[in-house]
Amino acid sequence: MNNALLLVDLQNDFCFNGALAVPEGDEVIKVANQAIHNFRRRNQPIIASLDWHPANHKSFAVNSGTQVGESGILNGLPQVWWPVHCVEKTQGAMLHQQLEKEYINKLFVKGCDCDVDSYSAFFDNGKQNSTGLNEWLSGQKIERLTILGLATDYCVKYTVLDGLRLGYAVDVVIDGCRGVNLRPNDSNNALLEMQAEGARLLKLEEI
Ligand code: VGL
Ligand code: ZN
Repeated sequence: MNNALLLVDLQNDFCFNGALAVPEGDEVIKVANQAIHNFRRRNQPIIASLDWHPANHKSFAVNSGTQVGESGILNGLPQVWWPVHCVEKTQGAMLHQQLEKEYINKLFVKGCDCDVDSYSAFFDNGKQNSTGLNEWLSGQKIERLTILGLATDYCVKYTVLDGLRLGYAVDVVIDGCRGVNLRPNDSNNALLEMQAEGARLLKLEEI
């Protein structure tokens, strides 16, 4: 079965000292590099998503007159407000320095429309626009996705759930994921939800 590795948002702003630093976010980089080597050895594609916002993005609390961490509605959709992060072309939006990015075959950006957030690497949160990821995977005849990255409870979760709904078999590399955990159990609950929808939860050594 054709299998692609999908690295979700391994960007500086989600790592140590970043604008939206995920606790232990840096820990996943070495897991990602090991997974990259496994997929290279098998000649399977390695792809990555980038959270890529314009500076006036409305998911940023400062642009919506809200407080960071508050939740509400943006354009009819549930929204959590975030600090300014992953502004297109800035250092915070770059892939982590230790990530072996030269082996990434294809990048997909998301969150480029200032009016709608985009957690999933496939579609924006309103499911109105595609990032092109599904089309690209179909073109490559990919049937299984192996997914890791940041953050477990947002972009990893929504990417995994969309992948399953689109008909891919999905493996989540749990030691390659870390979450924001605005509420203490968000990441664990997210993993259980992914599993309930059909994802396999695996450790790096099992992929
Ligand atoms: C993410 C919050 C806001 C993520 C992106 O990559 O999980 N979370 N933007
Ligand atoms: Zn974002």
